Amino acid sequence: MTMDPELLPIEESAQMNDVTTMSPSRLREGLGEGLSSSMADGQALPRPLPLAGGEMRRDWSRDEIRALFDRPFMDLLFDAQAIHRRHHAPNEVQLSTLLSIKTGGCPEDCGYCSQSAFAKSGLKAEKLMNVTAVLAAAAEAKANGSGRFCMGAAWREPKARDMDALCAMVSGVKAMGLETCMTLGMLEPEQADRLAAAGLDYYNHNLDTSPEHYGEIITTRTYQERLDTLANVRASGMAVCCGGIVGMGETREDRVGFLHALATLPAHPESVPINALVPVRGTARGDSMLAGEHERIDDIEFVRTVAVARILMPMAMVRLSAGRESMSESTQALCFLAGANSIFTGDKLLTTGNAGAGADAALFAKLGLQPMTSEEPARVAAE
Ligand code: SAM
Ligand code: DTB
Ligand code: SF4
Repeated sequence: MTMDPELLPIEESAQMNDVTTMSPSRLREGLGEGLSSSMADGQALPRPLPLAGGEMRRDWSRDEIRALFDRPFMDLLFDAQAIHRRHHAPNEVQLSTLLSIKTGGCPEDCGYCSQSAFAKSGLKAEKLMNVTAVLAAAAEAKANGSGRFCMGAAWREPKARDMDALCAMVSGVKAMGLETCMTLGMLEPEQADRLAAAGLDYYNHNLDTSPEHYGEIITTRTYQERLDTLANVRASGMAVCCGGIVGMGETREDRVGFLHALATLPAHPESVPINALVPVRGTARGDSMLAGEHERIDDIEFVRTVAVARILMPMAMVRLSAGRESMSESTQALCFLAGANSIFTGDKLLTTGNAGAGADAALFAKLGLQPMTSEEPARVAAE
């Protein structure tokens, strides 16, 4: 008897649809699932597509995630791409622009960050930018084709005196027809509510690494405090952007633990940035990488991390974030194949370099990629 997977207990349902146990012929059918003739032409898809039962799980075990990482690379990529195509337009990549609205002098001790007051990166601390200057930068980002504008501040948390200006930035950027995102450190419930009311679509706050590796990287803010901020953001109705960094000298098991922490949150983040450490001289992690105490993340391992993120969180936008500047075109192409569908454009991230619009346009042309015009599935499903 064939049972509707939606009616099965989650474990059995997962098995029926688990791409890791599917026969190749079922996988091939899966690849075609949801394909319309317009999709074949690279057009936008109606969304959300029906979920294959069992894909949207929040009960992943570390053993299962470890087993995904251990799979033959071709099988892992094939399955990640199959899942990707069920929920996302395969040839569209979302473009976001970052702006550092408050640079440097941060009281936190994140070991990777140029903006920490503990780092000797030589970065000059600046005040919060004024609203007019932020809106001018947003207008330029829009003219350059960005759909989302992300504003970042080097703070432990925003102060009460900054909230009016932050809300004015959000509503001004939103009025330009851009999606809005901010990353300002920890948020109290009332702050999250105010930003949401001003029109903030996304809040970025990363878990960064596994719970057990976290203490090696940051001591001034706990994992639990990060989870609390994520809960406050979620409760305010904003979409959650939450990911982390690889290539900080962590083990494969830490990458398993990091993705496990994300995929077992009360709801999957709508956006998952995967950053590769940009080694900044004067930071603890940058210096240890530059001194050869740990290697830069292996390209294939980075692609595996993206693929596992896509399989665990099918509807999320998986963002290929920091570190793209030093990635080959082929590695970036593999990341897109593995399910990454969002990047930061422009020649600067917050304080470090980025691939730049020219390089991105050339890569998109070579790969036949288009800037994203379709809606994000997790956002649509949430509304
Ligand atoms: N101050 C805010 C906070 O940390 O909550 C927001 C800004 S912070 C720069 C945002 C994220 O950028 C960090 O959580 C980290 O994942 C990433 N990041 C910072 N420096 C990086 C580096 N050198 N290489 C790669 N990613 C980095
Ligand atoms: C995220 O996870 N990556 C972006 C965004 N969130 C704000 C920031 C990357 C910063 C890279 C280091 C820098 O430019 O300072
Ligand atoms: Fe501050 Fe954010 Fe950098 Fe940590 S990552 S030092 S909180 S700006």
